[in-house]
Amino acid sequence: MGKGNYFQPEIECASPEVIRAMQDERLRDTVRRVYDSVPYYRNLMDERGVKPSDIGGVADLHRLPFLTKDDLREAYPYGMLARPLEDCVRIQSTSGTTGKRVVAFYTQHDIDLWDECCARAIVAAGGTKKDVVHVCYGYGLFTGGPGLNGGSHKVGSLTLPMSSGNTDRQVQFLCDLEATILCCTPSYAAYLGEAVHEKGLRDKIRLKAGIFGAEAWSEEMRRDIEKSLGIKAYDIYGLTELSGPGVSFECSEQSGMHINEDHFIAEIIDPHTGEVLPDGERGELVFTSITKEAFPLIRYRTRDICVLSRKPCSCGRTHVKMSKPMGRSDDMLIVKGVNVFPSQIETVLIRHGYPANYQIVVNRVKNSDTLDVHVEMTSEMFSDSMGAVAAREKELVDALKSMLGIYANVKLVAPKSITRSEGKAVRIIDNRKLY
Ligand code: DLL
Repeated sequence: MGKGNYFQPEIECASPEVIRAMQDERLRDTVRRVYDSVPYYRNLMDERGVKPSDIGGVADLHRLPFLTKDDLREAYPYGMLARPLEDCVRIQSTSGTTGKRVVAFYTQHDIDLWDECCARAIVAAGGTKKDVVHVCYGYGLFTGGPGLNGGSHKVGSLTLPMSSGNTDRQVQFLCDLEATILCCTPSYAAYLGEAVHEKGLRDKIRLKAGIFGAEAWSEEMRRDIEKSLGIKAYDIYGLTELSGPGVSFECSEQSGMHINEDHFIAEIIDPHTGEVLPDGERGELVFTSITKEAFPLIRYRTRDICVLSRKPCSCGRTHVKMSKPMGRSDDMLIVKGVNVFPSQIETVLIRHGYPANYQIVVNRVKNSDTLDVHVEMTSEMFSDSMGAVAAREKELVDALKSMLGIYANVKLVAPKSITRSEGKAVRIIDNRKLY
C-alpha cells in the first residue's frame, strides 16, 4: 500500500453479494478471534449462550450481544485488547473525564486500514496526489488530525499537519501554500471562511473541497461554507472507538455517507428495544468492525440516530449510505467538535460545592458553537460581594476548561432562579438547529 489513487472500485463498487460474502467471512473470523482472546467478550457471549460456531455470517449477527461505551469504560484500559500489547503501536482517545474516557488501540495494520478509509474519503472529495491537503482537525489523542493526515499520505497529497488553533497562521498557510483541500470541523471551516474575508484574502484561496465532520452540521451550513470558501463541502463520519474518521464519507452526490462495508457492518436498531430495523427506518446506528486487530468491536452502539439507504448512487459506489446523524439516543452534546456529557459539568459543579441546579445552554452564533453554564448559588454564596462572585465564576470556567477541554461561559445566578420542571429537570437547552 503505497502512494496512489485510493479509489478502490473492486471493493467500493463491488456487488452487494460480493460484499456480503466478504463480510460473512470476516465476521466469522472476528467473532472467533475475540472469543478466544478477549475474556470480556467471551463472558458476554457465554452469558447469551452464543458460541463462535453459531455465527455463520451477517444473518446471525443479531444473536450476538451489544457492546456499549459503558462496557469499554468497564474494561478500561486494557480489557478489550484482542492482541498482545507488544503488537500495538498507537492509542487514540475520546475527550472526556477519566471516567468517560475511552481508549482505542491500533496495530500497524489497523493504522494502515484506517488511513485507507480516510484516503477513500479524500479521493471521493476529488483528492489526488497533486493536491495540497490542509488538515486543521486537532492532532494528539483526538482522531481527526491523525486520521485525515494518514489518509492524505496514502493518496500521496502534500499534507499540511496544521492541527487546530492559531487562525492567523492557518489563513497564511492556506494562502501561501495554495491548499486545495481543507479538513477540519464544519464550525472551524465557517470561522476560517470569515477570517479569510475579513482579511480581504478571498482571492488568494485556491481551495476546491473541504472534508468536514466530527459534529453535526446542517445543509444550510454546508451552503454557507461552500459559498464563503468557494468549495464543495463533503461530510465525513466516524468515532474513536471504531478507529476515527473515515467509517463513512460523502461522495460527489453529497447525499449521505458511504460506509466502508469491507471494514464495518452497519445495523440500525430501535434504541429502546434493541430490535433490528430494516433499511430506510430511522434508529440507532450499530457497528461491527471486521478487520481491526487490536480493538475489534462487535455490535457497538454508537448512540447516533440515522437512516441507512441502499439506493444506487450516481458515483458508482455500492456501499450502503448512512444519513447525516439526526440526533443521539443519549445526552451527549458535541460542542465545537468536542464530546460533552452533562454529567461531566455536574461533577465539576458538585466538586466546587454547588447544588445540582444548573442549565447548559448551547447556541450556534455565526456557525460557531457557544457553551453557557448557568449555575445557582447557595444562599450563603449569594450574599458574597460582586468581586467574590466574579472570582467564583472564573474558578468554574477554569475547572470546566480542564474537564472538557473547551471554554464554557459560566454565569452564577440567584438561588431558585432556574425554572423548576415538574418532570425531568431541563438541564440542556440546545438552540442549534442541527438535526
Ligand atoms: O469525531 C471522529 C471524527 C473526526 C469524525 C473527524 C469525523 C471527522 P469522536 O470524538 O469519538 O470521534 O466522536 C464521535 O461524533 O458518535 C457522532 O456523534 C459525532 N460525529 C462524528 N462525525 C460526525 C458527522 C470523531 N459527520 C461522535 N456528523 C459520533 C455528525 C458526527 N456527527
